[in-house]
Amino acid sequence: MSIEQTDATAKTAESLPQLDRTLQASAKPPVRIVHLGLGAFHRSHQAWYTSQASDAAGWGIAAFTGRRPDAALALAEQDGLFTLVERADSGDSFAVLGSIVEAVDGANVQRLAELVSAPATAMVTLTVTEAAYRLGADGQLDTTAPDVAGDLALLASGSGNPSTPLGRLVFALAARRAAGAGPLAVVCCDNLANNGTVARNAVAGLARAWDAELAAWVEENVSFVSTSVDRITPRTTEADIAAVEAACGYRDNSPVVAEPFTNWVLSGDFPAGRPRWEDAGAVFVDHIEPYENRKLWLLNGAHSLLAYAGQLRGHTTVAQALADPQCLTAVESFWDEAEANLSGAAAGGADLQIPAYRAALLARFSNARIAHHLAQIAMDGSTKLRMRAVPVLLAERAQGRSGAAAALMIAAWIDFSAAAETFQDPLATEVAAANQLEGAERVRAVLALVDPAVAADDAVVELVSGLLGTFPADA
Ligand code: CS2
Repeated sequence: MSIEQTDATAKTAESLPQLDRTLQASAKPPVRIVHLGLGAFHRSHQAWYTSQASDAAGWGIAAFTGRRPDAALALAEQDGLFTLVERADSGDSFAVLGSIVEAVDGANVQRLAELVSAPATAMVTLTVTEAAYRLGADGQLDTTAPDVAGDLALLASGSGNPSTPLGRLVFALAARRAAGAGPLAVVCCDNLANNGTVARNAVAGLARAWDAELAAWVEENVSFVSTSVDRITPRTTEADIAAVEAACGYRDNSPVVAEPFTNWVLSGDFPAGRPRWEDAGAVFVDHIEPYENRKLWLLNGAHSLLAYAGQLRGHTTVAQALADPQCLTAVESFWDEAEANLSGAAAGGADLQIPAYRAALLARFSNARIAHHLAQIAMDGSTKLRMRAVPVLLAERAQGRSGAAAALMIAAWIDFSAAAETFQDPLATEVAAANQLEGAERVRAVLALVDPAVAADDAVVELVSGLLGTFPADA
């Protein structure tokens, strides 16, 4: 149901009703989807697609938070209902979504196991962040990562609840196996190349290290679906809450603001069924790689470049950074390199329409009404650059070209890592230690944290070293 902005009613905050439960006209859909990673993006994307499917009445989502319970608490108070604010250049439109029927604190692992082991549950969807999969440079689970090792010890002893999202999922899958509830799909919605395989390696790696029989069951019963997801969704602010109040005349403590554009490409099997997401424009393909690369390189790559270059130049949001000619030129050069590796054989027969995609990105990034903060994008760079910069750099060099624009993204990240007041990264301590070194030795040590093979190449170390300091702050 959508509510037009022009219906705004002027009421004082005290007299405002809470988000009206009667807006949920029909009965709640039954839980058939369990989601890990209840955040703004899940709500603007998978929850929106599910709410738009023609069979939405049969598909409810139970969504679990990650580290903190806050998002679940706020949403549970509204019975799972929330307002999606679609923020276009020309104005806002508002809709109340009802596809999330249960919002749960991620620490409630017993409830997770109960829901995952229910025969009606057809899939588990994931938005747990790129860094949460804990895969090493070899693409396999890093069982020495302290939180992974901690979860494995807990699982083995049977004496406590796992604390990582993947540890919790494996615990819940063991419950499904014990219940004989049959096959299901795990649908990865994180911004990773081959994200279905990444999820498989993480889940199977944990299962193998815990219980060989569970690992065999996972192999036979869990279908790992790869997806490429897209919708720019900044963090919700107090101003957004006030905007909903002013336009809709009710108090929603958990609205989500997103751009009008949205895209979802999926590849894989759903052994226990799925909603008709195609009704909302989702696309099902046999080979997802070209679509993944287009999105990860062109959109996410440009985002990371703007996050580091833009902040070094004193900007706060994507739109501000893009309006800076130095940043725009860096983005266009990186896009040229990426585009050269997205056409021909790399497209695998897919019609990627790169010029139109690039033009659309410029328009999306320039939407100044969406305050997409560079600081939010800058987080977890060591993991993100592996997907966003390194593949383009390697592909360019394999063809005898320099890859300077991709290298510039890495150089800007290195400069940012040394200059930033807050540097949030799974390898923050290691990056800080490497930054104590000097010259080429320093660059090699930081690069090794992103990709050891890249760090071993003297020519790349020299290239990146020469690009440091490209984005000094304007005086
Ligand atoms: C961004 C993404 O924070 C980031 O790393 O690049 O969250 C981006 O906004 C989404 O992938 C857009 O679909």
